[in-house]
Amino acid sequence: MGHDEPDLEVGPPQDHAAGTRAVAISLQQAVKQMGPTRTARTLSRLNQVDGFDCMSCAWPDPDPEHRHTAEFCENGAKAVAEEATLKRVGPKFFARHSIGELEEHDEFWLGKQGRITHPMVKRPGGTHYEPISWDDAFALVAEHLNALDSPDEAVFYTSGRASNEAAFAYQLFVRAFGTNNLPDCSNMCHESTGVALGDAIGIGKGSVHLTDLYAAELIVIAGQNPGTNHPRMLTALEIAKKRGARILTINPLREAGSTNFRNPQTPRGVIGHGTDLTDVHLPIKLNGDHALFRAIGHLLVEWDAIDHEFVAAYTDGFDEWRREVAALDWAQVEELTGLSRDQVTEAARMIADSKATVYCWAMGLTQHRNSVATLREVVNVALTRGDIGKPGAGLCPVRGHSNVQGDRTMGIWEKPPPAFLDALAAEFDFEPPRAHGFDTVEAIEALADGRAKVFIALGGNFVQAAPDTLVTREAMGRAELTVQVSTKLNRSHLSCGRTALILPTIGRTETDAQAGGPQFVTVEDSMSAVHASRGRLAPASPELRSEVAIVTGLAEATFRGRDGHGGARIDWAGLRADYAVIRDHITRVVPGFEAFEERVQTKAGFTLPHPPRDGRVFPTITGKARFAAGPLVGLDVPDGHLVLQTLRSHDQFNTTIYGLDDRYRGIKNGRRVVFVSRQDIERLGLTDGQYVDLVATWDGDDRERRADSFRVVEYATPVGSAAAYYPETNPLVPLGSRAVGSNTPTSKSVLVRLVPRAEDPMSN
Ligand SMILES: Nc1nc2c(c(=O)[nH]1)N[C@H]1C(S)=C(S)[C@@H](COP(=O)(O)OP(=O)(O)OC[C@H]3O[C@@H](n4cnc5c(=O)[nH]c(N)nc54)[C@H](O)[C@@H]3O)O[C@H]1N2
Ligand SMILES: Nc1nc2c(c(=O)[nH]1)N[C@H]1C(S)=C(S)[C@@H](COP(=O)(O)OP(=O)(O)OC[C@H]3O[C@@H](n4cnc5c(=O)[nH]c(N)nc54)[C@H](O)[C@@H]3O)O[C@H]1N2
Ligand SMILES: [Mo]
Repeated sequence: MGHDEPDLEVGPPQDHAAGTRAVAISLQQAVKQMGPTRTARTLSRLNQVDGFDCMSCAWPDPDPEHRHTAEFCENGAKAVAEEATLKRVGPKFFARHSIGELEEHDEFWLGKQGRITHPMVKRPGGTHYEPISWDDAFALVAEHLNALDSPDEAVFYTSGRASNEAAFAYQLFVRAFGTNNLPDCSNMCHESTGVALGDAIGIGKGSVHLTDLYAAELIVIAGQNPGTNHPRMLTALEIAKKRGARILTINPLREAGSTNFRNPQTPRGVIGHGTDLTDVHLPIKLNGDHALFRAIGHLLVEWDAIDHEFVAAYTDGFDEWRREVAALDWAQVEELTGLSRDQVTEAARMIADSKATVYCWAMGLTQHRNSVATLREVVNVALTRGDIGKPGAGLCPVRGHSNVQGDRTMGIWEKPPPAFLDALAAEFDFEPPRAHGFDTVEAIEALADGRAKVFIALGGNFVQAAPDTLVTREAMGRAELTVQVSTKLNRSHLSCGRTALILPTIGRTETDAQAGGPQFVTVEDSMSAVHASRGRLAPASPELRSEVAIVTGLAEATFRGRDGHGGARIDWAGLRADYAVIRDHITRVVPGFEAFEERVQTKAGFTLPHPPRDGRVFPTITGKARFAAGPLVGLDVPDGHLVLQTLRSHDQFNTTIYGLDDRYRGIKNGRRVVFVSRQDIERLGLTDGQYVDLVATWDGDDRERRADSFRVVEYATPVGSAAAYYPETNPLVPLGSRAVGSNTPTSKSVLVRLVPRAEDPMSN
């Protein structure tokens, strides 16, 4: 793969997000890929009541009365354009390009080739993908699955874009087959949130409605970059600010989107200065949040800024926690956070002075070794203030993929709760497996050592999204069969098993016609609201099948001729013909979905129950919300090393690269940059603009992990904390380095050295 980026330009970062420039850029990109008519048709349907759900993030839609005619953001428009592109990757493309040749291209190029139009197969030893019929493809998968010694030798991954209906049918197939090997992208994403909240409040989901943000006195945004990754959140923050809310931002970087918002849908946003969002910004060192929230807890106790009634009535563990935070070591806090005692005190004051605080977070808090402990500390602070189950307050983990939360609700989980399996058993009359399955990193380990032989993915780009790219690619190469249900070409089609299948599917923007007539699907957003999504465009190719059709087709082929098997008794064709049949099953298997079909047909859909939010009921093992106390553990950073976070640019969706500009951070025409503080550049004897290789340090094994040729960019980031883009840096993230309790790869705290390159790559 070529690494040269001769046109890379570096300028100053921006101090505001969106504005009319964002609209212009999104329209430009959309028209380029879709043409003007298609652009108008799709963008006008985005997030409208009778339209489709935007696949760009899980931020909720405002209620129907408050929606703008164009309820989209720049990055939502890019996501739509990427899917609704007019370019096609068909059998001729695959005949022209060998897999080896495609391997030479980067993710950006692969994604830009267009939508995959036909099912394709790579046979053992083959150099090219060739067309295959759907029936033959299904039979091939069935043959491999049925030849395994145990169902646990197969792994079934899900990326969080799959609809509720597809996810439910998929987990049903997998459990009827006989395994809980259902890893998903959540394992790399908000798993730490799920674990921490599950233990602390009894449910792994956020406790706010969108209206709570509007009503908050204070909004804390920690480890999240809403201007890029959840741009529609800026509209909610703007409303909150207008109503007098304050915003506390905790982030190593001063992200443009959290600083000032020029809402392109208001006159003020178009011609005025826009709305200043952040009141106080804490430029925290990477991984300093556990210490920060511990210190905030300490001050709240010292000031007696405690909601004693709430603590007495609804929580346990308070006294032990109070003893732990009383013994705070300020020198340690300053060391771990890189913040002064005054800065920490100012933040604690904001929380103490607020009667209703919403706490938002994303990957900056979930992808560290101590992430579960950090999130328990955030919850401790919220409990101290009684900030759960009251208007304007609550916990707000901001999810990534548009239906990642819904997929989990539907049973995409390697550790399914027994009650879910009981309900599944009763509904479908088979005995689901009870042993826990592999999560993402365990799946890679199992593929690497041969315990797993078949890998099937419902969406996503596993090879490129997973940590330790080289290790993951080797593991995947050992598989007997890999199957990717995909819309577009990506690395996971190339780093594949001995036999490999690409099964092309329709996307959110497209119509879905089945034997029972036109279908819609449903999704659940970050705030547990469930609603329908209907595509309007003709599918990219007549050969495409829906995810539900593919999953049920795989199931039929797998259970064919196995009379008496639980899976053979399920009416897969019935599920496929009419998704209302799937939703009917869901009403009896998943709590909160009573009268699913009627309620989801209403304009705004419905919101799932959340006992802590709805009535301060905490379904934990003690029946109370739980304080957690534990030691503060920092990262051990060897001399000459930096802590590297791997993050998203403004021009990508995970491994899909829209373009090469990170406008808000001043980067143009390139991605191989590493952001480093001026002090570190001087201390390490480097210069701004120089090229370095990134070499990771990890004492778990003796593999060399490196990513070559990054341009050093001087940037306002705390001393010792560096940043570079995902997925180019995934080869550096050790598979063995993961969060305690959630097993999430530590993508935001990678220990690296910056090694100057012998020769300048520009000169060759
Ligand atoms: N356009 C677009 N939208 C997306 C995505 C996308 O790629 N593109 N991805 C989707 C997905 S799957 C997800 S999970 C979300 C991701 O949404 P984010 O979590 O916002 O994504 P990241 O780019 O990983 O940004 C992490 C942020 O946390 C900060 N941070 C890093 N480490 C720390 C730390 O130790 N402490 C603190 N306090 N802050 C830290 C970083 O500086 C950065 O601002 O977005 C979703 N939406
Ligand atoms: N270093 C590092 N690694 C990370 C992260 C990080 O911050 N740093 N973030 C992690 C996070 S938060 C996440 S969520 C994961 C993301 O991991 P994944 O979800 O596996 O990856 P994506 O890049 O979102 O998947 C993109 C692919 O999905 C397919 N696709 C798109 N739309 C559809 C559809 O409608 N149906 C189907 N079947 N396929 C579709 C396309 O073929 C596309 O190539 O990555 C994780 N990896
Ligand atoms: Mo994510």
